[in-house]
Amino acid sequence: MTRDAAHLLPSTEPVTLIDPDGHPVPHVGLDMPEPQALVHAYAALIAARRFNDQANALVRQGRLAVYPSSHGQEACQVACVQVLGDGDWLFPTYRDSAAIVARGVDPVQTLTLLRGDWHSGYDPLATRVAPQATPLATHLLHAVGVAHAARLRGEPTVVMALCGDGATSEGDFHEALNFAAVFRTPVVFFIQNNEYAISVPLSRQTAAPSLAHKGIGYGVPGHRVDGNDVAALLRVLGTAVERARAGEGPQLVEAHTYRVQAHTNADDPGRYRSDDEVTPWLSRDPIARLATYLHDRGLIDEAERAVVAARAEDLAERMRAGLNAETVADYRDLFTHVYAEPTPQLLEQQAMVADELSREEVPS
Ligand SMILES: Cc1ncc(C[n+]2csc(CCOP(=O)(O)OP(=O)(O)O)c2C)c(N)n1
Repeated sequence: MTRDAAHLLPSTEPVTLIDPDGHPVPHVGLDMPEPQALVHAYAALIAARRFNDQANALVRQGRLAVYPSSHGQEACQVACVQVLGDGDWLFPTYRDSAAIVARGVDPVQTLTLLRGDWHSGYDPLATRVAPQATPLATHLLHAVGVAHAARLRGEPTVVMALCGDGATSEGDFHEALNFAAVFRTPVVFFIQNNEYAISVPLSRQTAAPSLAHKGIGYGVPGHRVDGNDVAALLRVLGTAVERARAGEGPQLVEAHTYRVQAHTNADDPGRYRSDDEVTPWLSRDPIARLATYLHDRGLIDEAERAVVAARAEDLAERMRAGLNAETVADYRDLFTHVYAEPTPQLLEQQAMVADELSREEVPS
């Protein structure tokens, strides 16, 4: 049996609706999102950038163990949440904290994992946000499972499953796509292709024409979008969600973006890429182009911008207050809920931590 594959192929170029200078780009079949949606996205982008900046500062102050920043990728973070309904699910990775906050989760609860205090600081069932996955692509299978279960129950749930370019080389990515396609599960696989998996550039990651092309082998339609253009993202991701909800099966969306900052604070990007490569991306900033577009059309004025900025400052203040407060964490809790019965390895690790803590200097 062979099937016609043409409808699965992504566009040759990523879809753009607002160019880097803030000018609209007509696109056959995709309208500009409503002004209200763009103004909403603007506020969310400003909040996401402020969140990234504050989280970076908290790492430098020793208040956060690590922070994988999504600076430069905020349009992806905001749009993938804005296209979801309350009953839908988000499956994020370690780099997607700003998306979780855009979903309405408390910023301090969002950072609990990265502070090292707990597996997830928020309630996944109440928020419909899965715990952030640090192992690459494992959560894509969980996302497919949740979507499959919802479909069996007759619920109209769509699952948005996020991953990076590097994660597409993992076996779990391929298993997730295959199962989702065969069982027509309502999942949108959203790849934020930021060009690097730590130090590995995309050219060493895949020989495919694009990551969106990877869907074709499984029967999953692929879509390519400018990852720094929130308007295009809202439309492309929005359409993907609609199709998945309408029973058309899983969709694969690849956003072309760039990781402007280091992988995490433990990384030195100067060892594998040059400033000459980074600089052009700064002029493709997702916030600047939307701000220009909105300003040119009189859709947002100075007073509204000031309100948005003040709200973002509020968010940063809440982050500082929450993360500067000392928590009382019992290290044993980290081991308790991993398995119903702890494995010998876990017990060994727990004993190691206990030993280390017992030898810590106590201030006199
Ligand atoms: C299964 C697995 N293998 C290796 C790692 C180590 N690791 C952490 S982040 C990373 C790179 C991931 O790159 P990408 O998927 O492109 O996401 P990005 O960090 O760029 O958002 C690797 C290899 C891991 N977390 N999980």
